[in-house]
Amino acid sequence: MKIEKIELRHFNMPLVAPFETSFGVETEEEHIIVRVDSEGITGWGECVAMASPFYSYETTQTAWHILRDFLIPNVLGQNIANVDDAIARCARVRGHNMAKAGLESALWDLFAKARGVSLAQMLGGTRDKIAVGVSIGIQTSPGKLVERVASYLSEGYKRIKIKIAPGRDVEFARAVRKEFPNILLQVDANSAYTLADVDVLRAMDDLNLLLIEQPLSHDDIFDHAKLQRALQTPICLDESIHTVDDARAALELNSCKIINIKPGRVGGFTESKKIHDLCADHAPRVPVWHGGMLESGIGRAGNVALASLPNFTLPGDISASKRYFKVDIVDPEFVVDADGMMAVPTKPGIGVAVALDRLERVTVRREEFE
Ligand code: NPG
Repeated sequence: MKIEKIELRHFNMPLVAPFETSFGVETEEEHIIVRVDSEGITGWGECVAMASPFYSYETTQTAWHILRDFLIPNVLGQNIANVDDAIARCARVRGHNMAKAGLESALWDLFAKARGVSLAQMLGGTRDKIAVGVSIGIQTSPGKLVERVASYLSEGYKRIKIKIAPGRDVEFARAVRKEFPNILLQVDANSAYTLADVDVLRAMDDLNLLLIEQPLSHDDIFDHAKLQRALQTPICLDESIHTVDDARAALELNSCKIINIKPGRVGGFTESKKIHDLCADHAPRVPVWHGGMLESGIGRAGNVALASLPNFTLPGDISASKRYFKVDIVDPEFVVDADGMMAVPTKPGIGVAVALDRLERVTVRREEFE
């Protein structure tokens, strides 16, 4: 398909409630929406780089620069045979996975629409609805956290993830477990600990957690192997896994037993599928689940499609639109049913319509390339 036009939009939407992690507090979400036009068809994608480089080195500003100066020129005005062709043209750019994934996801949507199939179908999805969970930011007290958990459980969510940080960990997780002995519960440290904290992390072994996510450094694979040997709770890696080769290294070293897949972190759906397949084919099978970056409905649609693949056997950080925003920028918005399930869109491409007027209202910067 000949790529005739590409548009970038930096949006800023307030979150319905502040979201605190071990690396900071988010009160609004800033991402880049990528729009690709070709032969009368429009593809939409979302680049999940955030305003500050606290989760990843990428930011909305660096991603804009990489997209405008190094990625878009490889495909604009060109005849692109398929998504792999576009990826090959951009392969010289090292890293900047979120920028790459923003463009790649718009192309997946474009090619799926051109073929008249849903993105889930094109990616190899096998489910028409997916099990979803909710990720709860750090609260001021264990009691407040228990209240938040109760409220999300009443909305249907069947899996709860709580953020932890040194000093706000075991006591918080224990309070939730005590109140809800049987729920699927996991914790996320976002790299806030070191090997010296092994006793604190081991203290969570009796809480029957699904997993503990990214306890050690954001770029470590080696020390996580040492930690996993000291813990019964499965370690899940997030920040450390940028490629299928990272995933292979982590599995060979036994650094984790579960992997969180975020297309933005690994450069797109194509690399996500490779990691999914590697984990599915591993003996024993390594479960994967879909992470979240507080996406708008555009990115969320892609996440839901990817999470419909067979080895996504744990509920993802994919919640209803209203958990994040007062109004989303897609129609229909994403909802969770009483069983904690979310429907996978079946219409062509991402399967939801972009609400152009609402997108326009939250756009803070826009540039068109022809
Ligand atoms: O539901 O999208 C969501 C949020 C899931 O907890 C979540 N994301 O480290 O995985 C993470 C975390 C995050 C939050 C990452 C903010 C980056 C910024």
